[in-house]
Amino acid sequence: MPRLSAKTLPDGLRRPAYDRAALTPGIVHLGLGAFSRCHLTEYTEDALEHAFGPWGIRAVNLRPPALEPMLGVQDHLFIRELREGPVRDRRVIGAICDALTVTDAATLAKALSWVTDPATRVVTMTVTEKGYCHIPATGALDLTHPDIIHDIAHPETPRSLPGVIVAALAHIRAAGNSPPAFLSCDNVPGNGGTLHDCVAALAAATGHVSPDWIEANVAFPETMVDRIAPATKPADIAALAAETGVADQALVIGEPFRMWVIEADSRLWLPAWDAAGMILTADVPAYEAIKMRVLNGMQTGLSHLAHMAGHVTTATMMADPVFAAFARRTIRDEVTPTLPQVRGIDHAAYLDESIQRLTNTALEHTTAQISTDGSRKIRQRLLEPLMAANRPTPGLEIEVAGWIEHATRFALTDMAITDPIIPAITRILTETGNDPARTVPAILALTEVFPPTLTQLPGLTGRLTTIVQAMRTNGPLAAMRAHLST
Ligand code: CS2
Repeated sequence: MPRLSAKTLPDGLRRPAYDRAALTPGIVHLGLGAFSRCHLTEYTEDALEHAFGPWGIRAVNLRPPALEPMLGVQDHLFIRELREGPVRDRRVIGAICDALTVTDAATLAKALSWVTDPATRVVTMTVTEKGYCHIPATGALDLTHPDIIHDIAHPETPRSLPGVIVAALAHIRAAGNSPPAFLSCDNVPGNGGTLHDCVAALAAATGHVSPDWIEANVAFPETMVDRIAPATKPADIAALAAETGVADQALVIGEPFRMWVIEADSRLWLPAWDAAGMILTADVPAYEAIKMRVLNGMQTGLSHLAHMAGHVTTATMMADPVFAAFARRTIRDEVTPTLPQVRGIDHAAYLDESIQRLTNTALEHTTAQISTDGSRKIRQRLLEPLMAANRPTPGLEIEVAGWIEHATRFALTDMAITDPIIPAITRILTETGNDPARTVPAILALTEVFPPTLTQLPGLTGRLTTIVQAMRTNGPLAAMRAHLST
């Protein structure tokens, strides 16, 4: 089966409507996964079609998977397919012009040369929550993280995302060039500020470039990104290949909905993403809170429970009336009162739309994928609305207890889920013997995940312990049903 490439593009597909041969790079993207292929790459494609300019994307993976065998052999072309019901909207994306995976000193040097190239105006990144090497409960750089320890000792050959940025900034400063903007596109709370703080803390620890220079010269805008784009499955690639006669190893599948909000900053020089609907505003935190507490809140709050209850995808989870009713009630009664107002967003309509999105049966977004790295997701998605609620939060407490019970189960058995918190949970289980009366308080004492303002809420530890005990005996559905019957 031939691979997708400029020569083998199947007929009948929407293709780049600009001259790809004239495309020159202006963006470096770090961490090219399904989400960024379906989101910022598509926005860039739209921008290039609207106002062609020097905005080709050079994609860098600091970790596997390797991009060269996936995209390099395809002339960096891939198909993005949007699915809803029976609709399949396919489009060939041409905005990526080069790709590289960092595996050794030579590839690292090349990646750094791309970031420091004066032609690079924006460095975007999707490296997942854990890629920032921050302490999730506080946002501060985790100086005990193995990659950070390495990068402090070897700042010229960094392994971490903050380390790569510090090394690049040191080169840019030495060359007297102006730095690009660094645009975090991950679901990290206050992603721009968190990135800035991690980079500045590492710069201070290495002495490689001064945090004051960074503060004065480098933009780290806040962003809110949104589109559901599950990891592509081999079966998706095989089905498309059977239909078109070409294999696209970089195929990405997503939902039609998309949204992108970026903090306005006079230093930014961006492609015409606004022509594709990107919003520039000073109010990113409000958009972020709404998205993370409602859409992401439901995904994370329900996925641990659903994964334990045997629901493989969010669509089957939402087809279960208990999950659907529990989701709506928790957001409506407990989370919505904590949401900021944003012009143009009606909270009730946003909830309806978010439930609709999670119900998309064509997507197959797995509860296992959402449950992965849950310890890096729950602060912004569950704990912050719980702390902001100022009222009883029985639904959110079931969701937090769901995370605790799920974390203990996956530490004890192989559930094909990864999370940096597993070693700490395993240690606790060894010490407490997996008795919720002792395990739950010990897990809540993990300050890297749970801020003290949360654990000091009156009665919370006792209530979470009771829910975990009940869940262990009767399962997650019983806990949700019991709440719904009140
Ligand atoms: C998901 C997100 O895996 C996850 O953590 O919750 O990737 C989610 O689908 C996106 O944030 C939607 O914009």
